[in-house]
Amino acid sequence: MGAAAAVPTVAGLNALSRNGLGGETALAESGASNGHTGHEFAHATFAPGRSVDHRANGFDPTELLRDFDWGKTRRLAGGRLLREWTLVAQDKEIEVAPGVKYEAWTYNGRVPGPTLRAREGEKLRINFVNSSEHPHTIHFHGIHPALMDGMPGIGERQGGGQIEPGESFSYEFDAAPFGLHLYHCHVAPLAAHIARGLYGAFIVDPEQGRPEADEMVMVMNGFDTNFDLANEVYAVNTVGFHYVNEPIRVKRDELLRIYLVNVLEYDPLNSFHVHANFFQNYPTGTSLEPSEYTDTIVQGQGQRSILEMKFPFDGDYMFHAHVSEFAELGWTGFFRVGDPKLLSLAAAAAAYCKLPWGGDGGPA
Ligand SMILES: [Cu+2]
Repeated sequence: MGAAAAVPTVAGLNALSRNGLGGETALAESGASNGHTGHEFAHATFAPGRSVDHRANGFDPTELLRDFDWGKTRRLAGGRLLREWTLVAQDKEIEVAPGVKYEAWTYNGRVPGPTLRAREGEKLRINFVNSSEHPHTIHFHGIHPALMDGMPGIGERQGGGQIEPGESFSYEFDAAPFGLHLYHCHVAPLAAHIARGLYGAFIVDPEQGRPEADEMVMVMNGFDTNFDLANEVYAVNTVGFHYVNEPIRVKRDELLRIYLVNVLEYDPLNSFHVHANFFQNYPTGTSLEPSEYTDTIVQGQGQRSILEMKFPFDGDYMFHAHVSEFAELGWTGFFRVGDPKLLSLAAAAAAYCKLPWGGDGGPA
């Protein structure tokens, strides 16, 4: 499709989406077709020289990186530890790239939702409150009874299954197996409920723990801002190019542990590549022995890996999806090791890829 005039505005689409459940309504009424038209549209809406208003969003991707939510704990009779959280589904407009607003559905007002962290063998309770205008659930990856699986059609008579607006339900299960998991809504249409932002990382630490490290969570996601069933913005932790604007500060020679989760909807594969370095890969984090020493891994939706590496030299090191289209539409960032004072990030990024703002007047 070549006619740009046929593509509606973000505001128009958001208005349309509020009238219905999102995707289908907006698609039908806008006449937008599937494919790459939306990407041209997204380029036009990236505002040069601006950054996202993190305060308005209510979360900052730099802080999300190392924000692990251990919940509240108490000892049960018999000595076992109960770990408990409350997750509230809320509809909320967020800014996913400078000037690009998106009507998200969130857990606790943030995308991704809180990184829930527990230890192997604990008893977990997640109190879910649905304050959204749409039915939702929380489906956890892990090992648990059917009633606790967050599946519509399973457990409604016991108060579970699909949780309607205004309703609540408590999921209870044991923390198993140790590894890196995720949680997400499982209400149909599933793609829309996930793509809107209802997901988060879920870490179960092995009983003996892992070696001391600088730990961070990277949830690879994307946003279909014009509801054409293709993403216009790609990111780690929601905000496109955030870690170009604000490189991730790490220390030289310190062990870095990345909890990498792919929840990207509408594209079959995502990937992670780091420049000038290699990492140990622990697929799903379910073994304490790495399976691979590499600089690139590929993940389908729902796949995750724990990556460990050290940077032996100070400098700015790019990391990005080794899918050029994703990298150019936001899935690009930098690690800043030490205090290199070597380069202009905007110039470096522009040299690597065709950024929407063209590299002039971009992030300083
Ligand atoms: Cu949902």
